[in-house]
Amino acid sequence: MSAPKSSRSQPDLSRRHFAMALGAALVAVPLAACGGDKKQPSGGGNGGGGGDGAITFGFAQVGSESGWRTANTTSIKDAAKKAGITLKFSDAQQKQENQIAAIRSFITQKVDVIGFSPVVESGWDTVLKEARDAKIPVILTDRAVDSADDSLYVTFIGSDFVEEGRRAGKWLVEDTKEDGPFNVVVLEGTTGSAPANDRKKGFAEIVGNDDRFRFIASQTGDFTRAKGKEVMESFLKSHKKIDVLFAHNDDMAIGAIQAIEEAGKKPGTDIRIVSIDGIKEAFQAMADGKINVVVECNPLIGPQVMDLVKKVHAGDSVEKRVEAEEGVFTQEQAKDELPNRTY
Ligand code: GZL
Repeated sequence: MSAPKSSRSQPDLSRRHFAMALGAALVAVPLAACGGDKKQPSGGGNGGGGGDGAITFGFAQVGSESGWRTANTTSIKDAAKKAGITLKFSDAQQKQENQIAAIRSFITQKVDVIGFSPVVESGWDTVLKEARDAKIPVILTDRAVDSADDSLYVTFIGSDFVEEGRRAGKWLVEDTKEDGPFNVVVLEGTTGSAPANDRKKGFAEIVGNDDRFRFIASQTGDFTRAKGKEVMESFLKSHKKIDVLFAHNDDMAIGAIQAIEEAGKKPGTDIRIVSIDGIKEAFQAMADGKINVVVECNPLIGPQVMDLVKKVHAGDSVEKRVEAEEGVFTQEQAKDELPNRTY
């Protein structure tokens, strides 16, 4: 698929396809980290009771909070089936305690490999040490942890959220030819989560250096449509002049659109909307002129996750960090790109 043609002097558009670009650190991970010998199958699992010799993979998902998450879950489940991997799946309903309980259950069931997308960055060392003691290797997907001990997990596969924030900021700085000042409100993702922390950081790196922009309000919408609408309603009530909304994901942006229209304003015109993810509904909103730009964050990592599960279980070395290539899409590209969107 050719890289999207941009109609503006956009930030350098990387090709939109989900080839696995090797991340910054290409570190072969000796199996010792997984507690197994070089060529012995890693992990303490005995196939997790599957009994048929298939690899058993325990996966603790964040929840089902957004269109992105739904697509990510579908990708994981479909890929496990295709790969002949027995998947034990849990939905933590965005609660860390549920994810920790699920990981402990996977340890008790002696699965071969554990994977999870940490709902927040902190608080994982204890349970990850329990997995290491049980000689079960752990793969981080989508979101990272802030543990100082990176031997607690074998690899991370996902996106560079700081770069996603920078791309959102670069579009805004380049799109606003006027002098300003521009009042900016932010709908943040889940408090303490890697995407919320890092998208905020990347956006501020770019927009914070341009004194035309004033951050007048920033609050979590927890990545959900309902909360995004509720918080945007409060922003509109407290601030007469809002020029820009930066939403950390499309679902909150779509919720905010409802609030903006109910307040009698035109989303995408009265208030520029910059969003991240790239779900189909966001492309439709761009085609309708209600969202101005979407920075892609690709959820379809299932096949790559299963490749990693097989490699880790076989005792092969894997990259410590594997990142996705993603693009930036503007209104001009939305109509053409819509048919290509699968989630
Ligand atoms: C990003 C992912 C975020 C999405 C949200 O990789 O963790 O969580 O941006 C989702 O839509 O809820």
